[in-house]
Amino acid sequence: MRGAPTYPVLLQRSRFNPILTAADWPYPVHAVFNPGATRLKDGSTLLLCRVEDRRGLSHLCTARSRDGVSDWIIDAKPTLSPDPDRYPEELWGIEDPRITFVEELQKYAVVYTAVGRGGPGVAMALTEDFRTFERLGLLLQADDKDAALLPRRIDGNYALIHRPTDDSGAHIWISYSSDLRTWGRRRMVLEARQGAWWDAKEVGLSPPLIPTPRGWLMIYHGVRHTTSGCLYRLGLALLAPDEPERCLLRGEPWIFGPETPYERFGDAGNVAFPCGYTLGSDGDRLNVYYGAADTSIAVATGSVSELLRWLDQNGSPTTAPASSSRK
Ligand code: BMA
Repeated sequence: MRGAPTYPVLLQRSRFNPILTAADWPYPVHAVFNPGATRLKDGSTLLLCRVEDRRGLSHLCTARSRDGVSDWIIDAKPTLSPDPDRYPEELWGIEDPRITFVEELQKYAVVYTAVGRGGPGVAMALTEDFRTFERLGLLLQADDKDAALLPRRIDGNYALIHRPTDDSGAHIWISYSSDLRTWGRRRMVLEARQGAWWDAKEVGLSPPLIPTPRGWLMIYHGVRHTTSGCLYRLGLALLAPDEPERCLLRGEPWIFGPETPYERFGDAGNVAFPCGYTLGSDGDRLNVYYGAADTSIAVATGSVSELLRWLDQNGSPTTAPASSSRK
């Protein structure tokens, strides 16, 4: 008997999922989710996890593993805690870190959401070892989040993908800076669709952009508001290599969404929310680390070249909306 045809599985869940939960933590925590990720020089994987305590506030904590799936060594105490005395924008916690290794600086840039009285804003800290951090403070005022730095300058400037929310909605933008501190020349990269689409109303960057020979591969999340809450799913787009505000292709169907019990149920059910990826030594194997239902951490694996092939078959060029730039 032949089964019904199904959509291709582009990101394969690990059979060990969820790979990290609050029960793995060496100190009392409520939930661990939405980790940034990077592959260290020795080939091991570092996750910078969002950890929520029983006040409801989040800090960041590293977990390291040789194979990126098991035997995690977790810092004995928070790695980066909110510092509201010096950074009032961190009053209610720091969340959802995205890690980029910046060749030019020989440092990792950790871009995270700082939650203060004004709402969520975008903040950055630089580090060489994930033990000491140099905070740069707030880069973009609230309401802004889902941000990551590109690993190289574009036309002489650093570039930051981010997701401001205002009267026009919640779309993905890019801003530029010569010094990492002052950001401007804002351009829209990807607009939320409308109506019944899976990515209507809100879109945001998920992990940092993935450099490929054809451009920047973007895994983004789309949020669909339903009568029983929000559904967070992932889609793909390809941005021009030297002009990342130009979207070359955008996929139509989503490629990954909450299906398993650990993604369906939790503090915020129906959420699959990646903030980090690592590449295998072949430069093609892609490990996407995601928060499941705002409760635990999971990983799914795919192939960059296969994702690009899928985009060729399932994507279409987009045209920039008329109101797509702002100083
Ligand atoms: C988003 C972010 C994420 C969270 C998700 C689902 O807006 O705040 O941190 O995982 O909502 O609750």
